[in-house]
Amino acid sequence: METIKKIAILGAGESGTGSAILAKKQGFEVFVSDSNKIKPRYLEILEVNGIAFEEGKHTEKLILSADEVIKSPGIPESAPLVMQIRKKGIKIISDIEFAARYTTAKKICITGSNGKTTTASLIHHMLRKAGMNAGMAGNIGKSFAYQVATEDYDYYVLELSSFQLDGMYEFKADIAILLNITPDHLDRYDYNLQNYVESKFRITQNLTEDQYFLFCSDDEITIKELEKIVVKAQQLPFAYSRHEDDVAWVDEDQLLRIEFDDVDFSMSLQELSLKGRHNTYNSMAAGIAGSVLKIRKEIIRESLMDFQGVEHRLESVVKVHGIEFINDSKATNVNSTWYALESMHVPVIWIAGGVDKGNDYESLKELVRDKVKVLICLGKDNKKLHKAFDGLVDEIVDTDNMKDAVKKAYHFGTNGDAVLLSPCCASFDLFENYEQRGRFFKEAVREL
Ligand code: UMA
Ligand code: ADP
Repeated sequence: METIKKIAILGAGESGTGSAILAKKQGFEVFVSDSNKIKPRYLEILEVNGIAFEEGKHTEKLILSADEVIKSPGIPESAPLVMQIRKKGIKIISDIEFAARYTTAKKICITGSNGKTTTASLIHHMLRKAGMNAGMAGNIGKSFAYQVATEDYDYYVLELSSFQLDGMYEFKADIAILLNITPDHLDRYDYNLQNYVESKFRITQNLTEDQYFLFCSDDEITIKELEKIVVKAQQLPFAYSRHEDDVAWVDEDQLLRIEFDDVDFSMSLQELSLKGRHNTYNSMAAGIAGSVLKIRKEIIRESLMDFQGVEHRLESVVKVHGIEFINDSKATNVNSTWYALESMHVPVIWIAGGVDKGNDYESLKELVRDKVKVLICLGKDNKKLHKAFDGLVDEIVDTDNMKDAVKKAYHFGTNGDAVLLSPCCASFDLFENYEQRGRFFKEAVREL
């Protein structure tokens, strides 16, 4: 491998500053460039560590003289500077590709359109419970590069976004998990689903017979792609109803089963801490990963039972006069809301809306007709929700702030109902991000 002397880093966010610290530690000459004002906490990191940087601009001369560029996954390929770097033939990689060069830890990698954070957190919980020295990084928490520079883990659970995978070339997972593929982020993929699919499948690149590939064989897009390509890793598919090769499945809607090699595991769905069909998939993936790592059955079982879940994902907040309030603010696309509604077994007062990313609500209609008694639209522009659901739901009301939405939901609720915030949309019209939307929901509920 050529020796790289100069590294330019584009974007001084979580990935960029982490990469800068690791690059400096590895003895490279580092230059960080951010086209906007750098956030104070990252500015401080750069200054304390004596790392050269600029903000409010990208100075081409300084960047184009680098041997390699580490690009924040948040910066699109279409950015003019990125195109120039490519034209000059300079390699552009992601923080994950860079950091993986400097750790020998085993990497359990999770991607998919939905469920990454939940599954990564669940697997991390399992590894920690098993006493393994494991960190969690990627599209979550402190950057992988920062942790490689400052920690000494034997295992990493890595949540990988398609943007990160796009900048990965030599990276090799030990256990690769692809949960599902449904259209998302298509603006970054020329509105071509196949480009997005290929990005997700980069998680399988470089795998050989010694690694494992876990995927959901109920996922049509995944299966279709697998018919076209060769994945050399040992394949461990999972599904709700068993197909021939599946190693995990659900028996008669009651029992989660895992069976392969000398592994034979079963557990009642009732015992799983994470409810809903989507979470059963996540639990299966985690259970298979734990089995591959030879974690004891009892530990796998306990972990799947006592995992606390992740904030803003079907998070049960509180019951007020018998009405349960559930925060699923992270549901920013149709598929995740489909699973939220599917998991409900009581009448639902559904709070939805926000920035619609080109949603097609057709797949939700049957669930909405069966389960939703009132739809509270929460967005600046609720026209599309009305168009899709007027006539299907007895009552549809409009709101443009969380307090009002929660109050109205409460007004319509009766003992035994659930109020579900599962917006199906991004949050940027009324909130900073989905976390703030979820927090405001919880605050408003507690004020009732
Ligand atoms: N910028 C430039 N030039 C440009 C455009 C942007 O310098 O042309 C700068 C911005 O001013 C900003 C920085 O680049 O300071 C990008 O910051 P960021 O916060 O968008 O990105 P990172 O800090 O690199 O964070 C990324 C992931 N963000 C995205 O992919 C958008 C983080 O995932 C991830 O945790 C972090 O790397 C880990 O190292 C967050 C995310 O939102 C959670 N991910 C998306 C998602 O989950 O949907 C994919
Ligand atoms: P990601 O990190 O991929 O965005 P999260 O675990 O944060 O996934 O969950 C995002 C949303 O998707 C939440 O609303 C959650 O309830 C839902 N979800 C979780 N797992 C799955 C899954 N396997 N399939 C579909 N939706 C899911």
